[in-house]
Amino acid sequence: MKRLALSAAWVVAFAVLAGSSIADGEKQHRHSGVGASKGQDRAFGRAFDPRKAKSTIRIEMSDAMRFSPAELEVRQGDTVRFVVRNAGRQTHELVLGTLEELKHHADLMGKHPGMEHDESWMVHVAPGKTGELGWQFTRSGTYYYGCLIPGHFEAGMFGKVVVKPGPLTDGEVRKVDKDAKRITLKHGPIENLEMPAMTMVFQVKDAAMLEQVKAGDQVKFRAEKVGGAFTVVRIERAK
Ligand SMILES: [Cu+2]
Repeated sequence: MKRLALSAAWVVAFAVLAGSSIADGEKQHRHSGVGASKGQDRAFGRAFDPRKAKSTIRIEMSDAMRFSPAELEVRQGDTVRFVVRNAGRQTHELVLGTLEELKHHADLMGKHPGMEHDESWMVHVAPGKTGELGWQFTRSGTYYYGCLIPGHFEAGMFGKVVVKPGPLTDGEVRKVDKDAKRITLKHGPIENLEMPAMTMVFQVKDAAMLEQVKAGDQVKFRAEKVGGAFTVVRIERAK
């Protein structure tokens, strides 16, 4: 139920973006590098400077309306430099997103064929050329990439990215606030949030999680950014 509400929110966000793009009548401002990514957290991650990414994934796009490979597996927190080659004779693009977002966006492209989006989570590549996109996958789950040139997505031009959960972080419980659904943790570095060791207050995904721990406990936990708030999505007492 919660997931559904979230996807609906993204669909609305996309509609707003599309609206402003049409109103401008020209290309949206270009996001480049990591500086532009601030405040650009998406359900599927955030923009990342491709020059600093830890791994490179090469993807080829063809006029057969296929991505190759069409299935990827990464780990939560991974930083990836996508090198996207267009082997075809028509323009193709790679747009990252949730399946709902991509479907919705593809519909919009069908209605407004001249529409040209330019966001940090997409790269358009002219025939014979190679484009680049830097991304950090901050949340586990299954996401997709698609070509949203009218007709291409519908013809099967999409692929799947499975983001496996990252390692748990060590911490010590300092305070539990059941009423506010908050927990204070002294923690080690949190890789997927690029956060050094410190003591901080987190929201918890589920109030029941606070029944399992008390101040002074050594714990292992996973934190993610949910709706802009640092949120503990899993916690267990360290053995
Ligand atoms: Cu295409």
